[in-house]
Amino acid sequence: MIKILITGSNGQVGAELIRIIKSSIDAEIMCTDITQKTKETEGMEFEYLDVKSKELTEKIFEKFHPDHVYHLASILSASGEKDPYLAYTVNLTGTVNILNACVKYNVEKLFVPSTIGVYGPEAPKEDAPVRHSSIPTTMYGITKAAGEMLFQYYYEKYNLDVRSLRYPGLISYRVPPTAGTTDYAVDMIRHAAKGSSYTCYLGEDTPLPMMYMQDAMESTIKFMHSDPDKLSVRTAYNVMSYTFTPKQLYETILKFKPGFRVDYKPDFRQQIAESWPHSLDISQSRHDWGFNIRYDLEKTVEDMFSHL
Ligand code: AKB
Repeated sequence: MIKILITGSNGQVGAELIRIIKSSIDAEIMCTDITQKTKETEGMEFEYLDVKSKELTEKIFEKFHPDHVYHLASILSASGEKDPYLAYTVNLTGTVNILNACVKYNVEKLFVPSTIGVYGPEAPKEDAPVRHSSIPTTMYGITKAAGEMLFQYYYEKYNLDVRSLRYPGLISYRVPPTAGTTDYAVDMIRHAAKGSSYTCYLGEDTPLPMMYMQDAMESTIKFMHSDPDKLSVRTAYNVMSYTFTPKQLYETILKFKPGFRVDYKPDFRQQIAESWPHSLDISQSRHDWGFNIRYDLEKTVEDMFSHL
């Protein structure tokens, strides 16, 4: 049985990753976070872990000796702009602490999510390429872009099998996201499910790449089990399912919830969204490790409503 350590296990991705690991892999899982154990982590080993602390990080590795690590702890784009120093320390110091602990304790594989936030405004808006030279304009993007370079560095220097996917906005129903720019999509669907109207913090014509959580998690597990010799990218691969604007999402929701109302009051997150691409080039992911998806936007919205 392999031992899997998850950081940031209480977040939007953590809650889903735990489920897919439990249902598809014979593993002993150690969940860690800076917040209390939740119902998603009930019955599982759980430890407090602030990844900014090298000592605490090493203590957990020393105690658990994981084979695989999923390092999800991160400060996302919107929260990162409210507290850039916190984003810097969690996303960079925290990631370096995890990378070093993985080397020290001979971890076999490490997964760290990256993001569409690594692109800046001068990147191509459509089919943004895996390799790019654009400069991100958020602290989140800067730390994640630096993280991607560290993954390649640790792979080359220490032979650490570290793998990363650039997630787009993720749509899911278990743990509502609260700290990003793409969160409006989940918020809008949740409001429609409750029968209340919604005020969207992005303008109606703001396109962003998105993906349903089921596809994101299945892709992550597939990617983590793919042949290392076939992986030609050691920074981060692009993944996404579809592009939509708030208005297009609203129109899709109307098919299921006629009478739902949305108004638009863009805030500081508008500028962040406008700095990101509308779509990513996913051809290398398809070629190297067989990336594919099951949910289009309509199927996503339908499935969300069936769970909310
Ligand atoms: C965010 O909006 O910050 C995240 C992301 C796209 O990485 N969901």
